[in-house]
Amino acid sequence: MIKNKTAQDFMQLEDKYGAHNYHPLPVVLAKGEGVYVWDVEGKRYYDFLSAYSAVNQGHCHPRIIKAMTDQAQILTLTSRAFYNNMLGKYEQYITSYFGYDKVLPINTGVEAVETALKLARKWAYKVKGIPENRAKIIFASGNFHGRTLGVISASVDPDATNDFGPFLPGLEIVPYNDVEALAQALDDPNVAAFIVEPIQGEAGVYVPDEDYLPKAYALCHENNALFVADEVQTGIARTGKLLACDYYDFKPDILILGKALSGGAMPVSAVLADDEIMLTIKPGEHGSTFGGNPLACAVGIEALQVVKDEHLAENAFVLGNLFREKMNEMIAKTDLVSKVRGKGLLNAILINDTEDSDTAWRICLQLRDNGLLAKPTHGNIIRFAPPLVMTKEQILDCANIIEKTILEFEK
Ligand code: IF1
Repeated sequence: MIKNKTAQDFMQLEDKYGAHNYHPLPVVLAKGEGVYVWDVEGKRYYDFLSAYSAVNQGHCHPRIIKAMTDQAQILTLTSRAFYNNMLGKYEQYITSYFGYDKVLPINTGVEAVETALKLARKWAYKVKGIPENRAKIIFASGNFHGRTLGVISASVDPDATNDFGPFLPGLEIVPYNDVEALAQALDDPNVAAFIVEPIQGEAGVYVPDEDYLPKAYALCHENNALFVADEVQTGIARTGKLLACDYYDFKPDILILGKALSGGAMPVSAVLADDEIMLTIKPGEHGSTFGGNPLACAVGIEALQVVKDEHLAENAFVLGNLFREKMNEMIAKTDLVSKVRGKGLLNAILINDTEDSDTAWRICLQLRDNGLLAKPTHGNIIRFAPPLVMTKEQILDCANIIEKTILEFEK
């Protein structure tokens, strides 16, 4: 008889045959539905990571999976060497959804970031008139934009950069949430763009001051530089609005989306901009084999339509306020947690311990045992980002699990 594999077996397989570029929480998942995932032994958990906000619409959303499987049986990939009957439809849909003239469809988040950076440089030379090879792009310290050589060149995280040099020139890093520093950096005619996450995810769900983003946008425009928003993680209803930038009354010059653009079904990302910017890239100057494939287009339309039909932004807004209220009630009862911060359903709690401690990790192990999966970002911060299809009853249940775990936790 062939013995069924255990969780231990699956973890050993990954360890033996996979590169060691991750350190997962020890739980082996085999199934997902809505706000829940199940491990190989059939134990059910609330998913409080949502694949880093890719499954905002919930695991295996039936409408998204249907759109995907329907399209998969007809046409999946043509490359961009030919037209296809899904791409234009998707492009029309997503541009009117977000209010831009054009979209450039691509696959992963980091590819969309790279696309945006190339686009900003192209615009800088073609429209702004910066001398050849002199364009500068400003980044914020603490950023996370992905893993390519280009974007890690702007990282200040040694894990992301150590032994991966040499790095891309033409980048400048300013402190996040510092308008003055940005103003100084922008005081240079060769700046093409400022790229920023409206809330820094990897930095620990770091929410900037209320006036930071609108002032940064205004400064960019005073200096004829583009404001580029990386909403790969914050976008698509996560923070309680369709975009995190929708909390303010400006529209980014370039908008970068990924993750939940497919509801987690496949990698789908996008760069949106108006004609003056987007049309600076000409045929043959950028692209990707899979970008804009018919399968992604079918999935993307349905994933975005679900966000609207199920009022996920509104739900994230309301449940996020409730969740932070519950977390604050918990914080009043313990010294272990010092703070909760976030917007909508992108939140984090700060643990009273040092950044290099393993306290957050050990709390996450306890949360797992109590039926809730979350991941530390740094040794003393735990991110809470459940699917947005939560109900009020479920989020209260989750807040109880977190409170019980924290109050019972022995350092
Ligand atoms: C991993 C973090 C989240 C992103 C923003 C671009 C990308 C990401 C704002 C690139 C990706 C992920 C990737 C994931 C860990 C993760 C993450 F903890 F590192 F910061 F979500 F919070 N811009 N974020 O957050 O998108 O190319 O990965 O599709 O395992 O590296 P991608």
